Amino acid sequence: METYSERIKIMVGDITQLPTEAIVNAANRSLLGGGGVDGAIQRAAGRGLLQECRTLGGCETGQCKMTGAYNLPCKRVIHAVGPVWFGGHQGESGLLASCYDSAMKLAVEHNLSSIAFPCISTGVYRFPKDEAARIALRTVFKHIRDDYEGQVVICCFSRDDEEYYRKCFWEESLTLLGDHEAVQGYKEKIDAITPEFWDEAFSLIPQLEQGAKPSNGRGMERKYGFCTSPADYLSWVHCFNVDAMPDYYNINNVYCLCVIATFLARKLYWTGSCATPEELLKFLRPVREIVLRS
Ligand code: AR6
Repeated sequence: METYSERIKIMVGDITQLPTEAIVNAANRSLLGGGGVDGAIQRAAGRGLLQECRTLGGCETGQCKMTGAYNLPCKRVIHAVGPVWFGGHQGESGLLASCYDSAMKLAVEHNLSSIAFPCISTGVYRFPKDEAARIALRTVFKHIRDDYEGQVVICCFSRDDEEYYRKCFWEESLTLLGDHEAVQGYKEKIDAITPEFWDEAFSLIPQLEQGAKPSNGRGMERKYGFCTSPADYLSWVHCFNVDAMPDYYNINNVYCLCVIATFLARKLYWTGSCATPEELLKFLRPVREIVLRS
């Protein structure tokens, strides 16, 4: 079954060969070609692409323009102008996020069924690869959460580049649940949970399976310093895309499952009525599997 995290695929390959509906080019402001992936795309597309690019009048850093794909197997090329890295104090991160954001907006606007990105700015433009991977994933996950229904491919040119995405994939996919900063704050609480908390939480599963609301929830949360009052609980409620949570059942991400399981447990404990035992079990059981396996 398709899950939210399957809607984004990370691979190693040559982006000019991909049959996705669109591919993104890491271009420069002239849009008139260059080296790296830009050179490869221009060569594989043929002269028609350069001729169309000449009519566009260039493009600002952080923005994108779309053209046809000529001899390429894809149907559209989205030319994104990434920032040159000058040490990080010249708005480089915001500009790189803006590249991914405007490419995703074009994909939404034109109803593109799939879009492939290279690692923009991480070649000639020297943007640090770990931070670039985080920015790319965060921005793409935000659109998968909010408005993009197709598939995103991140096409790395080497195994080493792919590794940067693999390392931060789970953490960045938390953006699927809500605003990045707020969810990261909640994640810090999850990271601080002791094994004893999980043992006690999992011991409630039999009660939940019988349809009973666990009676010792509040005591347990207080005991582990996780949540001390309804106000404390409420301060976290607004971070999450709560209405979409039932759809996140298939998220292949231990952090997402932990976040949802603890969130629903709190909802059950502190409001007494909003989450049902069945809702909570859907998340608590897979978390137990993962915690027991690790
Ligand atoms: N398929 C996928 N990725 C590729 C390919 C390919 N065929 N070829 C290279 N890469 P870069 P930038 C990777 O330098 O840093 C150009 O001259 C490459 O390994 O192409 O945004 C433009 O005209 C790296 O991970 O783009 C601009 O002047 C990534 O693509 C300038 O370079 C981006 O590297 C843009 O620099």
